[in-house]
Amino acid sequence: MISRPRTVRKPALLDADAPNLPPGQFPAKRWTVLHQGAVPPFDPATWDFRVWGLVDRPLRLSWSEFSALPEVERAGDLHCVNRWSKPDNRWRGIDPGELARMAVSRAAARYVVLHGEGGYTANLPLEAFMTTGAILATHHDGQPLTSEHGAPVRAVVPHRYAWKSVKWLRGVEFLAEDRPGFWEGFGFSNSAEVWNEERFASSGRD
Ligand SMILES: Nc1nc2c(c(=O)[nH]1)N[C@H]1C(S)=C(S)[C@@H](COP(=O)(O)O)O[C@H]1N2
Ligand SMILES: [Mo]
Repeated sequence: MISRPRTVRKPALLDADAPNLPPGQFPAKRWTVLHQGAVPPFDPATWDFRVWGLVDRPLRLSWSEFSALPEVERAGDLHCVNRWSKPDNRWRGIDPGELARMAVSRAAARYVVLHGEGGYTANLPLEAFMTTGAILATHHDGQPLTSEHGAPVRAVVPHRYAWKSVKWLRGVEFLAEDRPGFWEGFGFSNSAEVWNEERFASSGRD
């Protein structure tokens, strides 16, 4: 069962006015940069964004097509499983539902895999991707994303540990069956619900 406690006991190292964070998390002083491998280059002339799998109309969008999609604004915290959090973010970008509508996702689709540049992946139930405030962000607090934070597009999936917030996002695959992504295949929780502290496979509903 998912519980979202309104008050969370804060670790002793937190100051009194620290924001109300999920269990075991503390606020990062500065927005940490964390990822596998090197920051990939971005060439708007060759970059594309693909939507494939259980969809009637697979998409391959150029950067100019992607950046012309209607935008939404959304708040969403990042909570790294290493225990730092970056709260109070204002994201601007594309609603995941927009992609599902454009690509016409099939009824049999129940899961998505988010594909980052160079093969980094993370999986999610389709329903979580569509209804829990996720966004494909191009802007943070009014500024374009910096390359180290995932420019030109990153996923932000609030309420799930931040390894699911795939940076340098290049595509979304719709699936009937769940398929573990990069960290989910290394013993981290498949569900990764932060308010339930599902950090590792043994702590989740996996
Ligand atoms: N493509 C890609 N996205 C990634 C990662 C990665 O290694 N590659 N690391 C994840 C992890 S573990 C975290 S905590 C967040 C960190 O995001 P930030 O560097 O913008 O703070 O990015 C996530 N997205
Ligand atoms: Mo992380």
